[in-house]
Amino acid sequence: MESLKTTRMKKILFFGFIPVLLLAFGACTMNTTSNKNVDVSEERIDFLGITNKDKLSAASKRALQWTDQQLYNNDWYFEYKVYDLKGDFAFEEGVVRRDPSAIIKHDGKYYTWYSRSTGETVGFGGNPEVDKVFPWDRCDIWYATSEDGITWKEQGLAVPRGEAGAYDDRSVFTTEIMEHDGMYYLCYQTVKSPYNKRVKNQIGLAWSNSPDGPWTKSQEPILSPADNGVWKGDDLQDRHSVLKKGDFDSHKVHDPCIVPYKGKFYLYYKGEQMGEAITFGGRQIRHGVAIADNPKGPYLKSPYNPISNSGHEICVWPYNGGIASLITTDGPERNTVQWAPDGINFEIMGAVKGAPHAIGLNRTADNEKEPTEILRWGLTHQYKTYNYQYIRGFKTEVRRKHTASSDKGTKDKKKE
Ligand code: AAL
Repeated sequence: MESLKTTRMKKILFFGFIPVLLLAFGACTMNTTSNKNVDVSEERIDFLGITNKDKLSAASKRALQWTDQQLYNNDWYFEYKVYDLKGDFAFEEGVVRRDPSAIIKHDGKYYTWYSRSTGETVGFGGNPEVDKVFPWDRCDIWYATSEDGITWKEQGLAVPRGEAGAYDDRSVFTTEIMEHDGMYYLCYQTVKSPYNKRVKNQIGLAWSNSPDGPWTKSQEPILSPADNGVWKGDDLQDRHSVLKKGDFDSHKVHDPCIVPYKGKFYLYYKGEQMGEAITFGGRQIRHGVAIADNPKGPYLKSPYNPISNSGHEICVWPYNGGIASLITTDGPERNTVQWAPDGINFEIMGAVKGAPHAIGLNRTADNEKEPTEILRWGLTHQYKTYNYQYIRGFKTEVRRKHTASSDKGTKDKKKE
């Protein structure tokens, strides 16, 4: 028997398709005074508060295309709060701890991995031999454990930078953990010295049969930027001048996250393009996916890339046979939760007011319980200053009703 959820999702896909049809059809037949192509019940018109169904504004037409689930259930909407953690995750002057991985549980303890470095950020004008150009420069990957998710104990180094000359000799950072078949995999960003504004960023992988290591590193990157962009001139500190921009990921492949999916391994990542521009949605940041038969690769970029025209750090989880994705920070679709039945073709399911940055998801959650159940609590990072970031906690709740303080006042009075 088909589950209620599957029926609902089918409905969403069906209704999700309507806007496409409407756009194609509507382009020739619709005008602002006609809604011939929109089949609308009185209930929907009433719910949306539309004054005159024969005089639909462009906004009303778009609203009429929302699915029942988007309109009435609000299943993909949440609000969030962030809070300080204790132990070694309390803020420490002089130390950068940022971009926490997902949380996994092993032998009754939560584990997370993160970028760690010390010292202030000087920028590109400093001494290239010793200074840090970004807070995530000259990082190594460290890890910490916790009994309760609140008090964390730093356990030490997991994956160090490579030796001089290696593809990861300058920094290894922004890592994600994947547990599969008794093995642990950390994927992460890498930079090779010298760190200039045109340097390409790649993705590395390390594996172990224990979350406590030791970790074996891949000799070569598992993913690299597209090589079809062309810089203009040879100023290594000018990342904006290009003769050709190339693919969405021609400059950097970032924020990797590997998800076992449909018997394969989907490596989701953020792409940065050479000659990055500001478009109508802000920075040109998009997401892509590369797929492999084995956790260690080879990872082949999907020909459908980019799979999102918006977003920043990757935050993806399996849900109802597909993949859900929280899109934040950049692009016209930022602050939306999206879902793809095939892990590639994402549709907007809901919009949120905002979301924590650089989320470390709680992979121990029952992510099938509700679309955003995996976001009920987890890790995030915060800039205390530009030099130093620290790891904090967040929690979310689904909001289906708006309660103002005046509502609360009325309720209390009634009680008296
Ligand atoms: C983050 C991530 C990547 C970038 C930097 C550190 O938000 O997108 O990790 O390189 O900022």
